Amino acid sequence: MALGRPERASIPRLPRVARHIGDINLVTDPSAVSPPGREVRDPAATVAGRRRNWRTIGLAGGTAVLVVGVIAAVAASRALDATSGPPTALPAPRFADEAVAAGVRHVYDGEFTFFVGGGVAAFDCDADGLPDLYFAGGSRPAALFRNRSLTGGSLAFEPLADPVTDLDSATGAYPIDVDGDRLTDLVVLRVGENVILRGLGDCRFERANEILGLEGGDGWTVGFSATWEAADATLPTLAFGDYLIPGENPEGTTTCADSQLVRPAPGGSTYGDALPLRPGLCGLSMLFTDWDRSGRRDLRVSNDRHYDADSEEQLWLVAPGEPPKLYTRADGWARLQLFGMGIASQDLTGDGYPEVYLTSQGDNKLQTLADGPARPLFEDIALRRGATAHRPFTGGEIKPSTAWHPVFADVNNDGFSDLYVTKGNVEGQTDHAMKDPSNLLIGQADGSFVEGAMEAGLVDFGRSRGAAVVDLNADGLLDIVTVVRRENVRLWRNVGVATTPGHWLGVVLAQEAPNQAAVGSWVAVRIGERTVEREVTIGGGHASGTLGPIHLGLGRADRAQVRVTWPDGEVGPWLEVTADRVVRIARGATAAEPWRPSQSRP
Ligand SMILES: [Ca+2]
Ligand SMILES: [Ca+2]
Ligand SMILES: [Ca+2]
Ligand SMILES: [Ca+2]
Repeated sequence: MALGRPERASIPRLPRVARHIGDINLVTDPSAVSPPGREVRDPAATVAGRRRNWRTIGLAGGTAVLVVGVIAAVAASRALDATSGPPTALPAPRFADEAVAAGVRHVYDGEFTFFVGGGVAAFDCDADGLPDLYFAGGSRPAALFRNRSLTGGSLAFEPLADPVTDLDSATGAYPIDVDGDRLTDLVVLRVGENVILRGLGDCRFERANEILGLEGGDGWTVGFSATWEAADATLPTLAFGDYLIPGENPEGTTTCADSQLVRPAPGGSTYGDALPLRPGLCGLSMLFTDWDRSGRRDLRVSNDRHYDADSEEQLWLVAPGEPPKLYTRADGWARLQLFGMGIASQDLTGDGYPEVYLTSQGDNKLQTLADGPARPLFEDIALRRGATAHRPFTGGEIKPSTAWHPVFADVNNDGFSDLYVTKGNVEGQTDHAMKDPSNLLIGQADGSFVEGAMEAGLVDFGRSRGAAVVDLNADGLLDIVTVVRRENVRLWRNVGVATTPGHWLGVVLAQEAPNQAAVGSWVAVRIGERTVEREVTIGGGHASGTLGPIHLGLGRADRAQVRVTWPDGEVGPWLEVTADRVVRIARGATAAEPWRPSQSRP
């Protein structure tokens, strides 16, 4: 089939349907509030101004203050801007890799069993509000780094060596408060036994497999997700995605392993025996998500077809107290074979149901429900939206790409989600591109994506794997952490857009233990005439997870309204919030409050 290059003009308008959820109407036609064909760039931004801002990139120390000063000055000038009118998309922001200058030296390395994996966990382990970083190391030890960055300044980290955390054979890690004590714990995925590290505060941890009754197994684990299945669940249900069965001769291993579902023992504070998720089809990423807004979180598994001709994508129906059950053709689930590496999920169309981005080799997929929530039938809109990212956008190679970690995030705070997709050859696959730079797809007002990595200055030909998109220096601009096989990790500091920056908002949810971070909630945010929704999930990506404030770009809006649908379905009130800060919304509260990170101490 001849498929042309996606043209923005050819993107069909989405049906203009208002769907009633609770007491709000969600407008599903973004063009209804965002007329296409507008000038994207802010004409007020001069070339000179842009150069003044970017010239300081890469200079260390005090010049960082200058960058911040320029950004602050630009921010202050926004007071002169009109705050009404349709939202407009901003260009890509500039990024500068500060890993070495920040004191982060870490490499994910290893042979065959570590060709996949290469994860990072981003979360705050010392309650100072700055995300700390835990990197898997493959054949090298994993490593924890405490974030010492100054607010709005250059990045700074301190390595925290400890035999408890410096685990070998780790492929990835996900932060989650397993035991509900308000101290974030770590689930470390390994070739060998998976380990839960219980957070003790001040970035100290202890091994918790025994106290939790968790059998860590001996599999080759790369995927992970977690959900609190029932409102009274004492512990989260954990899903571990295993890839191949490790054999005596790892190079000859070609049999897909079963993945595992680990549920809490009835009424207890320990785990029961693992249930196999069979057939295992070489899963590399998994995500519990409420795809149909039924209130139940089902488990998506993205599988690599490389070793099994029968491999296909899977969706497990996971109902409390019942064995997990695969959705079938009769249910509407269609056969889709991918070299599945990673999952990202977010509602992009504004209908309240999440779209799903699946990375692969060649075309990546952007799935949307074809018939609404009645059945899990998805259609691919990646081509229409300009999000296939199927071959390198620069570097001169035309062979297909190999994509790994996808994440939706608004890196320029214009209110339109952007999409970061890491890329990199598996090792020596000559039928795929060797120079395969990661994508930074910038979301446009019409719902399409446009490549922005060159403009952003983050073209990188290293073999990228896991990633985290988080604000490392508390300036409201999302930074990018990328693990690169056999090379030092990258810490891309976001130094801002040259045009007037957008406003932003961070949201932290809190409810009673055990699920104190309210995983499974939906956060609705009214920004002017638009309403966007975010599902709070743990899992997906490629062997990498983040836990921290939910970050939203607000564009020109300097205030918004936020409403939380809690994991058990209870809908909270609309709360007024002011932009450019992190707010905490506690269940039952009648107002959002300023977030104090120390509140996460027990
Ligand atoms: Ca911290
Ligand atoms: Ca904990
Ligand atoms: Ca954006
Ligand atoms: Ca930042």
